[in-house]
Order: sequence, then structure tokens, then C-alpha cells
Amino acid sequence: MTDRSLETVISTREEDEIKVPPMYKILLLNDDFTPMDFVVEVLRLFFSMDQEQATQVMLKVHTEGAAVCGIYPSDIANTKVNLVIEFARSNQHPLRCVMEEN
Ligand code: TYC
Repeated sequence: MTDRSLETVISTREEDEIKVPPMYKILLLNDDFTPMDFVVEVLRLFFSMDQEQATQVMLKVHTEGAAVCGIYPSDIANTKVNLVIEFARSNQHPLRCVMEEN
């Protein structure tokens, strides 16, 4: 019998494949009431953008109706959407934030 103790055995079984997790886009949606500065703050706080990038994304939402602010696995996307909505609510702003499968 062959001694395989020092060999690397690579499985080709389908069940052993490491799958890439499905990714979700997070979008901010425009409205007529949320202040621009507040949206910029949201993008800095929850999406780690700098002032310039956050301003660009906010203006894209403002002019086009929506823009992607990040792409994440489902758990992280879900948590971020909830945090953004809660932060907006607690500041009495109607800002909407949604996720959709990439
Ligand atoms: N349209 C808002 C205004 O004029 C600004 C705004 C931008 C609101 C992006 C929401 O996701 C948004 N104050």
C-alpha cells in the first residue's frame, strides 16, 4: 500500500467545494426632506467614505434617485441597512436604505 502520510489530497467532490457567498448591494434612495449633510454623514459613518467620496455618492442619489453605497455578504448588508434606517429615524429623517442581491 502507498504511504500517503506526506501527500496533499485534493478533493474534487462537489459537496466539498467552497462556495462564494452571495453578495448584496446596499442602495440609498432619494427623498425631498433628508438634509444633504446628514446623508454625507451616513456614508462616512456606515460606509467608511471620506468627505469627497461621500459627497459624490450623495449627489448621485440626489440627481439619479438612487446609488450603490457598498456591496457585502447578506449578514453585513442586513445589519448596515438596519443601522442606517435606525440612525435616520432617531434623527427624524425619512431616509430610505435597501439591499438587493447583486
Ligand atoms: N434630496 C435631498 C435634499 O435635497 C438630499 C438627499 C440625498 C436625500 C440623498 C436622500 O439618499 C438621499 N435635501
